[in-house]
Amino acid sequence: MTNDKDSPPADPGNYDAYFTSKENDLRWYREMLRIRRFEEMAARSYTRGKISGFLHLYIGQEAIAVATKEVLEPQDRVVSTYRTHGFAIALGSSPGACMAEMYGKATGLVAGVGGSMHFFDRDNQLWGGYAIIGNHVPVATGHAFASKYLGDDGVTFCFLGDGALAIGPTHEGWTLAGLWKLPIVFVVENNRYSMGTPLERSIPVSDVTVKAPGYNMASDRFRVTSVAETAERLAAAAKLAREESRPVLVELITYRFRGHSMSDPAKYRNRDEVAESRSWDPLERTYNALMHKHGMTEEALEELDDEVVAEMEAAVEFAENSPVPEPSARFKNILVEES
Ligand SMILES: Cc1ncc(C[n+]2csc(CCOP(=O)(O)OP(=O)(O)O)c2C)c(N)n1
Ligand SMILES: [Mg+2]
Repeated sequence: MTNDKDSPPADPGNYDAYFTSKENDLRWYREMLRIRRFEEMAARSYTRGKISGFLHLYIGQEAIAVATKEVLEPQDRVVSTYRTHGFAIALGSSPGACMAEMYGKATGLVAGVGGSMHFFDRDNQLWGGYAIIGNHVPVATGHAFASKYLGDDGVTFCFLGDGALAIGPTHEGWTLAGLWKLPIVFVVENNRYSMGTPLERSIPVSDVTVKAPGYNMASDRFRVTSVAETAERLAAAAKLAREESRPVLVELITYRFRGHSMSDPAKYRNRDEVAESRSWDPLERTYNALMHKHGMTEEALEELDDEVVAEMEAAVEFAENSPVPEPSARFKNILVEES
């Protein structure tokens, strides 16, 4: 695999390399927009006091989830973190069920008992969002072991934040994946911060992929600026994992435009940094490519936006009108040993 850590990033205004067919660009734009509008509405509901607990938005990172959907085979599995709404929407979960989950309603993705940080939708290949940093890495490694053991030809995609890199279970999961040559792609979504702590204050290297050889993993590293490139390179990683049964580490350089959670005003970063990162926003770049490369009008794109907003408003309405779970629901899916 190539590892272009030394190559300079592309010009954000250059739409030639990764914006090619109008059909694809439009489809991906719509999918990224669905995630963004869904989350903006979730944020509004949160500030209105309709959603309790924590709410971590994926705004800025949507292209990663959309690209993942693009490369998944039906037997593949996705394991993710607490910043997981984008994956659910991209993989095919109903926005109504996702919103209802955040509202703690019985119609939610996991019947209202999980909330924002514990999405799960097996039918759509989402084997869980996990709230405890890094602790899902051995879980994902177990999924990859299951695929190898069963011979189902599946690849597990395990997403983790840069904050998980200094956590013990990440090392344990990576070690077993390397030792047992498991078909798994570990994708580090490096958005520069874990809460307010920048990467340079949490690990001693800035290039995460230098860790890969120590676990016998192949690696790749690039900045996320389009769905097309992200999908192409994730597909290459998955091919290696599937065909050679070996783990691959992919570091994605990305950015979250909102604070860590709804209660974080993100004062640890300055305007220039945010503006620079915004120039790489795959959603914004795809919007520009649709206009400047594919000749779409502002009105047509506004119409599409209105459709997406209507879909997400319906999701909010569904959540608001859904019943709360029966009190007995809190005992469902809990294992009680017979004495
Ligand atoms: C083991 C553990 N320690 C601390 C926390 C509190 N915590 C929640 S999110 C977070 C930061 C994680 O940052 P990162 O992995 O970079 O993911 P991002 O939020 O940037 O997506 C921390 C420390 C936790 N959930 N689990
Ligand atoms: Mg982070």
